[in-house]
Amino acid sequence: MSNVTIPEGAYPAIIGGERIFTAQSIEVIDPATGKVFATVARCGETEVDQAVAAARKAFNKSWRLTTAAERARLLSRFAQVISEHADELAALESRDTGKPMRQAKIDVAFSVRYFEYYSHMAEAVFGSVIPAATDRFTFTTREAYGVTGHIIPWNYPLGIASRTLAPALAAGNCCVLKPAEQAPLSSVRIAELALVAGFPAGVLNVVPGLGSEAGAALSGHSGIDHVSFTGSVPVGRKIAEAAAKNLIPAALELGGKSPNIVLADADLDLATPVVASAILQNAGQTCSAGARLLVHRDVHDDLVSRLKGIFARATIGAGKTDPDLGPVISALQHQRVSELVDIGRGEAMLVHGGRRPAGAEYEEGYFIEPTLFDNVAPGATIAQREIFGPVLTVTSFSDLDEAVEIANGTDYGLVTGVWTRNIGRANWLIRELHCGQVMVNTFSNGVELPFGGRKKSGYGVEKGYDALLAFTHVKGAVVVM
Ligand code: TAP
Repeated sequence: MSNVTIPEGAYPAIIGGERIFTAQSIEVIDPATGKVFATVARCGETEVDQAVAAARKAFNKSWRLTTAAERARLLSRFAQVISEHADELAALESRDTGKPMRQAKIDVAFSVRYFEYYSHMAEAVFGSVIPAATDRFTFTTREAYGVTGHIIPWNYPLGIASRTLAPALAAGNCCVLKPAEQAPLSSVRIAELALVAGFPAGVLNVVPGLGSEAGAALSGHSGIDHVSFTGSVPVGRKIAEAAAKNLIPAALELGGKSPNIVLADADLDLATPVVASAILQNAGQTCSAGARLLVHRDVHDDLVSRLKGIFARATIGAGKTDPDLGPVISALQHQRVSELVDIGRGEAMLVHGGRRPAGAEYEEGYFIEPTLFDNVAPGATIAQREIFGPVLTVTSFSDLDEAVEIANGTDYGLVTGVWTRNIGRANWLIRELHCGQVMVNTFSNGVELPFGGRKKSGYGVEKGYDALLAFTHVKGAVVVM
């Protein structure tokens, strides 16, 4: 990697293996200070056209012809190169997003794991020989789409880029990635590291820019064969419309309002810290954040008092100081969260937080105290809208039917945590919950388990073997000799 140098403070697009600086650039802000610390290329239609053309050329000339074993080796090497740059990437990610350093390190470890996992999986993409009614040789193969577009948000830039790129590359696609304007730097950096790892030029292209410019140009481009999007519901709808116009498949991951359901028989010592971190991690800016706590009334008071203690003790600061909670990403996000907290004050009982923390060190950055609302009615705005900040709502229930009705009673359906010692109740809940993933006595999921939403949380699948197959077409063949 020593031969790759990044110009101080100015980050390019990566197109066809070249660093491209655009006439205009975007200022990148440190969320802990509100100050500009870097700039990044501002790609528009021209650069997106170039990136899609570079990806198509790489696909036709080289990537399409590689064997699965060669792709596996490259992905594995890529994982190794990312790992060798773990400290640098974590520092960059923490600065760019404001997230605590230990979280940024976990994100880098996940990135490595995604590329490792899909390096193993690359050789597991195959079709079937199908018994047919006639005496003919009938079989399927799986083929890459070709050029895939990837539009990602700012909350886990490295993690989400890796989650979507690794299966796409392993399946044999060439990719064009549009990172969020607020946190684009790790995407640029890993595209450089992909070249160091030996990926041919054009296999992975990165076009930083605004959503309305680079994002719209990429999602509406007639030269892409598949689009993956992670972000908000309104933009997800635009992506789906653009994909429909071009008649290409889209995978949409649009966030949620995920519950943790704590039954009366739960182990509260186990549940409490996880319920807290499910909403405080990344300052609540996680698509699968455990934003709603549904708790059986018999253990309600005990659990809320334990959570209040954790929220009150949580440290807040710039990512580099490794606090429990960093700032949220931007002034706009701070305003969005604060407005919803204000709505919450009129809807429920504020138990803790709700303000910008006091102190000179918090005045410039986008800090919000960990916030806990109790007695939240299931239909309250704060129990229905995705807040995407460190705000937990608590609602109690009396029986399992009521818990399921509340859990399923939002527009979203991404993940659910269930806390119980009773396997029968756990299995019943797994069946009844309208969401893509259920976690029992944990709130973490690895890269191996398929992940995807129901309802307004989107469609399509990420992670696991299913995500790999989702980046392929199935082709049927019948042969008579
Ligand atoms: P979005 O606007 O949805 O941004 C996500 C990505 O889409 C970014 O790369 C964005 O680019 C791009 N984009 C924006 N407009 C586009 C368009 N017309 N065509 C193509 N791409 C476009 O999210 P946000 O405004 O940053 O956050 C708003 C809310 O979305 C949050 O409060 C939260 O509720 C939700 N959100 C969910 C997730 C997940 S993981 N599901 C992640 C982030 C936010 P630019 O950023 O460069 O404009």
